[in-house]
Amino acid sequence: MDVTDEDRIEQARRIFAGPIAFLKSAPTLKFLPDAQVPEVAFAGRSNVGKSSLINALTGRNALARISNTPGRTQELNFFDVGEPLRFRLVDMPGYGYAKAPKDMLKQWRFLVNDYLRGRAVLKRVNVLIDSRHGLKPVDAELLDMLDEAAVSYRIILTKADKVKASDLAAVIERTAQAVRKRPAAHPEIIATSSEKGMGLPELRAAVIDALD
Ligand SMILES: Nc1nc2c(ncn2[C@@H]2O[C@H](COP(=O)(O)OP(=O)(O)O)[C@@H](O)[C@H]2O)c(=O)[nH]1
Ligand SMILES: [Mg+2]
Repeated sequence: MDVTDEDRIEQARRIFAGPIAFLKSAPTLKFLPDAQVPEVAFAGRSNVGKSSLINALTGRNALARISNTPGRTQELNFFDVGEPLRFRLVDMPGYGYAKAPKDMLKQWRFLVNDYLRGRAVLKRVNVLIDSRHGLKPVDAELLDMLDEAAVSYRIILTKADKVKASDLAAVIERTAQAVRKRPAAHPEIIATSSEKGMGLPELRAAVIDALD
């Protein structure tokens, strides 16, 4: 039987409207939860809109903390989806915070690298990029780590409500071009706005598709 886009989107909507709960924060690998179910992670520089997007996808206001003091947390945050448990969402620590001490960058690098390399249940990383800025040199290190660890990833543009439609089309095109030769990158980019709800049904469906 054919599964239409509408069916996929409706099924995903239902899953994200169901039970979702914060499980734990892992500041180092020994605090990771057991690898019981597939994981889909969200990564990006500080302030790109990761927490807002996780909240918007799940329709919950305060699931992932929305912080106005970026660069403080160097933890992986795990959220359980479904009862019984179906999969986990993972909020990865941000990067690119100008005032961050050197130690923090080092810690970020170790934690992210270890997680990406050692996690067989990690199915997809959604790499968030601000629609106003597009890909920046600071994002390259993460993309390199993902390509080297052979972890499938997809670029998700955030804060699409902040740019004109013509500029959004241009940044989508530019970003797609920039990742075309990267081996682990998904070729299609999703533009989202947590504020206006744009792209959220498609991203929910993409998260569910990534599970199998
Ligand atoms: N206009 C607009 N602002 C957003 C959107 N998503 C996040 N923001 C704002 O961007 C800032 C950083 O968001 P946050 O989710 O904490 O980013 P994080 O550091 O990546 O988790 C906050 O002030 C949010 O209100 C969006 O879709 N549209
Ligand atoms: Mg956050």
